[in-house]
Amino acid sequence: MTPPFSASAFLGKSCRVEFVTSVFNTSQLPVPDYPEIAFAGRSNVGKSSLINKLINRRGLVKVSAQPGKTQSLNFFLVEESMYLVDLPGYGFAKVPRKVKNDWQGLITSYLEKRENLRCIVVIVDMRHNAKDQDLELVAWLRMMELPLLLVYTKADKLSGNQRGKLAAALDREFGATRAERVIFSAKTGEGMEDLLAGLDRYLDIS
Ligand SMILES: Nc1nc2c(ncn2[C@@H]2O[C@H](COP(=O)(O)OP(=O)(O)OP(=O)(O)O)[C@@H](O)[C@H]2O)c(=O)[nH]1
Ligand SMILES: [Mg+2]
Repeated sequence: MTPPFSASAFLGKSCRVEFVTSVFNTSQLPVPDYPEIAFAGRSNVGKSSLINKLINRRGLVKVSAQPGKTQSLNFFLVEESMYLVDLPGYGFAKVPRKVKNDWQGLITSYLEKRENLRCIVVIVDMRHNAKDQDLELVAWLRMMELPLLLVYTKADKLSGNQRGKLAAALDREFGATRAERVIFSAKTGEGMEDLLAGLDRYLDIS
């Protein structure tokens, strides 16, 4: 049996992390022996940066100014207790359609079937409106009754006043309550406590 623990016991501070594997095909998925959190969002939104912040490492997860950097499901094992999964970004126009369809198929079947998946963190750049693919993903996760946490990231790029306005607009677009979303910055670490509290709601098994 998995011992009781919470996300905030390990994440957001120094923790032991190892890169486990890159998955291009569902047959390559690691054995689902630990609780798992997956991170989804458009290309270049800051998924990998957010994971690096959570595990307190600068470069373990590859970050790039060029969209489409993460092209496989990348599994990181934290404290031999939970998996964090960096998903490939969607909405990157330059990727050929064939590759795009393959990704979508892989991500969909992963999200549908992964039995140890506790939460899908959907990340959006809070400077912009929700895009169709964000809204579609959130609607689909709700339809599938999969646990979801929204993160509005890159908050450091906005003033306090803009933040409130833009967060309220995104809340309306997603139909999200304040409890369902977190305002975050991977640059400053702002919002980390809220993010950990959000994850704990899904991970606390004590
Ligand atoms: N100012 C600021 N920049 C950020 C933040 N998060 C990410 N970035 C920058 O945004 C760019 C993309 O970040 P990534 O973490 O690689 O984004 P990603 O979503 O993993 O991208 P793909 O793997 O291509 O889908 C990089 O230049 C990051 O430095 C943030 O909170 N604040
Ligand atoms: Mg990435």
